[in-house]
Amino acid sequence: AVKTGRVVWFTGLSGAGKSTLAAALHAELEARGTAVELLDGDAVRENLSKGLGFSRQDRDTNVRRIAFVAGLLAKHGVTVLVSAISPYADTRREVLADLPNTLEVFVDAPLEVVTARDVKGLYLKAIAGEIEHFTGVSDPYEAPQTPDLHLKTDEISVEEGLRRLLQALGEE
Ligand code: GGZ
Repeated sequence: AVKTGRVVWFTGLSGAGKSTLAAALHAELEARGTAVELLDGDAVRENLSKGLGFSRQDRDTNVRRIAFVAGLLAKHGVTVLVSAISPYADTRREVLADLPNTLEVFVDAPLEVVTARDVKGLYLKAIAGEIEHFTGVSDPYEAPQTPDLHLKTDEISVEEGLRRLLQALGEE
């Protein structure tokens, strides 16, 4: 039988660094010969979740679809890295409870910091009222109270974040 894979679930605000950390971990695990797949919010929304918006219902649908695919992959021994805001604590709890070997990673940067970074200019638009339901500005983000790993990306480097991820996975 195939050994069940792990599911590393990155949650946090837009611009907090989820995709960056997930990509770094993906590259490192791949280099080590691990079967690993990345389900990134952006790519998922262009494909699997095309057409979904940002209402609570659509976000929950998005998160449940991602979890469904993650479960299928993990069943076949793949390490799955999920990067999605996944803002609702109840929904995260529900999907994570149904997945094997999960690691919930809170990618945490204060709103002031992600607003100042504003890599894609979305916060500026959200604050100006040009984007409705923008997480952290005009839509909720429910931070995990007891994440398995809490990475404060305004205090640590990507390299340090990667080191802590590998350590949490027992891969150091
Ligand atoms: C939050 C939004 C929104 C709104 C577009 N709120 O930083 P990004 O740009 O590349 O990542 C964000 C992405 C969020 O999609 P997720 O699938 O991760 O969200 S969820 O888990 O809540 O379903 C952001 C962009 O889409 N974006 N509009 N209103 N982020």
